[in-house]
Amino acid sequence: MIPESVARVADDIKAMRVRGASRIAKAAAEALLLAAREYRGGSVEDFSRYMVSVGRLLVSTRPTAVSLPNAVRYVLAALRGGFSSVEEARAAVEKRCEQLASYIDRAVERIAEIGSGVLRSGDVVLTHCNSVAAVSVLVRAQQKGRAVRVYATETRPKFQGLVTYRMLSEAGVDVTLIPDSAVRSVMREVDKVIVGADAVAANGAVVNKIGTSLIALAASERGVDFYVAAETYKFSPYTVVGELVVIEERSPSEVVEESFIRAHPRLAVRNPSFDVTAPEYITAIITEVGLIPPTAAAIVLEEVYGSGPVSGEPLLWSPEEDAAL
Ligand code: RI2
Repeated sequence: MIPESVARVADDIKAMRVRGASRIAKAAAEALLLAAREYRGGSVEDFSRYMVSVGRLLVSTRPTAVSLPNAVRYVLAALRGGFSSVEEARAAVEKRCEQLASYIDRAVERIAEIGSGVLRSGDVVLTHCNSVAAVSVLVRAQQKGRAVRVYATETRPKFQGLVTYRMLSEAGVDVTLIPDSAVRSVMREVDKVIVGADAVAANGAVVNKIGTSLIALAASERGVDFYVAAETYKFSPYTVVGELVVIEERSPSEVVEESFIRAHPRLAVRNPSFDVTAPEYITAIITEVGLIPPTAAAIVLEEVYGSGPVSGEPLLWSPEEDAAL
């Protein structure tokens, strides 16, 4: 039985009350920690099976941000040690949850430091949606006395740009909100684009909030540098073996009012949440391990994930699968 507190976190991720690739990864780690702490009784095998079912529930909430399965896999890998009691297994899970949360904080901190190095005082920077990693770069530049001026897209249909506006203005950054459709018009004033990522594929393609690839086109047209701020846990080991990143399609009710949908029963609406920007449009990816060209994504994947999923490791480990190996 999955505890109610854990199911609530899963629901928050699904409904986007918790959103943003790194926040989702952190929330998943917190949910796994909660689940481990709330487990009562049973054998080590039962505990492992229970934790895997919690992991599966979390991974099923949103399909695109690869930080989610990467976080769950990282935590559940703790269960591969041989344990003599549930207490021992629980402690191993707790340790990994804490390690992951602290890694996420340190990675964002490094990205802020490395990314702020590409900005010059007075730069006009355009950003899209709300990315903690991208915002951290902009705020760090400001703190270092290299004040930039930012255009933040409102980001329909969920308006995450308003969150970006709030975060930047609270940090004292000069930020102007624009409708998504104004991107090409303002691009003539823009020196650099910095966005976040939900997934980075082995070929260096970046999956990010819908509209990102149009921004990349507009930037390319004017020769504007296009940077992506992405921690290595957003790199998708599954793409190494040819898996495609699933693009989440969300409810039409995020695009138009329910009443409009009811009044127009034949209305067709598409609401893809993400799109893919090809590596040719990306100047560099700002990661916690350095500023890398998108073509180096496969090297990062090899270094971070080794031969894990590449050699056919299941997406989500389960005790049964382990026994079958
Ligand atoms: P950080 C968000 O997705 C945006 O696409 C953003 O660029 C990306 O996650 C990364 O965000 P959504 O959850 O991890 O709003 O940098 O659909 O915060």
